[in-house]
Amino acid sequence: MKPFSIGLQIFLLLPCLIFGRTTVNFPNLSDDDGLLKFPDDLMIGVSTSAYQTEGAWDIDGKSPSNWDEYTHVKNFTPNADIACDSYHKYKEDIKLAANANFKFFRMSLSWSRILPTGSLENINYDAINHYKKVLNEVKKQGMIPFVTLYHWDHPAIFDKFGGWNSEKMIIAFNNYAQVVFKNFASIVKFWTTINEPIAYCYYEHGKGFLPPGDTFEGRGPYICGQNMLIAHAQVYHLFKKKYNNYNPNSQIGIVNACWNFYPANSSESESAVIAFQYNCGWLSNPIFSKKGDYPDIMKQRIKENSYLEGLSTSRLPELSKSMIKLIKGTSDYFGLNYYTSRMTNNVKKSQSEKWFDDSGVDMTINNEWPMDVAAWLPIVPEGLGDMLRIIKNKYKNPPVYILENGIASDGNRYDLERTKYFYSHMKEMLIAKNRDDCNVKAYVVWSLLDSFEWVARYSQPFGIVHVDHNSPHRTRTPKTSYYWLKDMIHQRALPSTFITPLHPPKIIYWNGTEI
Ligand code: GBH
Repeated sequence: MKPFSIGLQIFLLLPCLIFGRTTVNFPNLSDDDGLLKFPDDLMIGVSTSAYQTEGAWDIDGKSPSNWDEYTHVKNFTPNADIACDSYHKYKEDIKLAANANFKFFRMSLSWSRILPTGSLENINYDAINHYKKVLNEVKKQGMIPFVTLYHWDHPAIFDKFGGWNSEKMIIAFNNYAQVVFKNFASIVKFWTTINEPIAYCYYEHGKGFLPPGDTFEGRGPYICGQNMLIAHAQVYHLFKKKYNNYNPNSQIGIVNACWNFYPANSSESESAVIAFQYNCGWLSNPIFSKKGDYPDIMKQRIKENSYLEGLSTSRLPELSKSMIKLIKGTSDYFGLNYYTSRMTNNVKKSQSEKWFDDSGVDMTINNEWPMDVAAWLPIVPEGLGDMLRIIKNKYKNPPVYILENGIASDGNRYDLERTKYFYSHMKEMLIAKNRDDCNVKAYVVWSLLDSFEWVARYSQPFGIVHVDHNSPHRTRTPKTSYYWLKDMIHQRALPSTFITPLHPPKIIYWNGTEI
């Protein structure tokens, strides 16, 4: 029996709140109805993360991160010791992004570079200087840097005390954030504290798929989620109190991965609503809902399941009144990573494994949905539009930054599938914004480069730029989707139907200057 195999569910889970659950039938669109124009307040950007691209794993004072240690112990071949070598090739990357007309450049910082021992006594100024150069280069190339403090890599030493399963991590994160803000808050005005806490907690502490590789099923993901939530909230308040004025109109928030859910059976809609709460709602409710706290359904069902297992307390830790207060409202925007959706079914209440999945909801993939090469990623563009409408209705129409959206497609430079994916998702996003008044402020593509895809290594290339991982130069070559996005951003509108781009793309080899 797996008391917490819901993890998969949780993660795979998603939403559909009462209001937004129904699929909307779109009217016939034409170019001139304005729905497919990019309004002036919408920024289009591109995203990367430190561990997935930087390499230089032991250079200039960096200590091993949790991921370095894990990939070395597990003998990952290939690993991310060099990755895309962006530590050295950052100017090329930034120029590539700028030349595609992106306005936002999302990146994360390597904690183990900046605080190699995890302690404030050893600030690594080589790392600080490196990131100053990177951030200034982003601005010099006309883009706005959008910085994630934590995209899953931390000094390996923290795993000795249990990583995010320990409250010590909250203090460690505060220390790290303080150093980062002190040094970069005058350069950067858009911040994210933690990328996809639930994905990390589920895969790390639920399944042991990620470093340090220990499973702590049952309670682990919930404890990890709570520690991250509190760490996030404290860092939000730290920023507002001490660093908000370093830059006018600074913003700081968190980013959650939300998938959309559709009931498999037309006779009920509850399963999709519950799925939303276990996935998107789990850490969004405490921040964005009026009442704060975890969703009631999670509190009820996890407690009930814990008792069934003979435990005397719920595996979901409680948030005290003061914690609820501390956490509520701690995000200046709703950070959303959207990739995919699932169908949902209620599972009959029994002592069966599925019910013990904590949610009582099962998930499947609709076999009419086209599949990506990544097996977890059926392509469901309407899920993005529906999710935006749910967020609008459920959380009082907060500004939404879509901070990741993309597919792995294949390694081909003529990446028609990826280009179509962007078209269909951007179309949904524009309709949600222009027709339904969803307050979307940014759409950020995942990802600039074919990078290290965590446990999938390099087998799932998400880049709009191909990286030759067999070459010591890690040669970059823009794909068809890169040129397509460049054109769309320039035109600031999508055509009413997808126009297949010409094959092959203009450039075969990017040498860092010409494009
Ligand atoms: C994003 O997470 C990450 O933020 C980003 O770093 C990553 O590159 C991107 O996804 C693309 O993968 O193979 O069945 O074990 C999205 C959430 C969590 C989805 C891990 C895939 C592995 C599923 N991801 N999950 S499986």
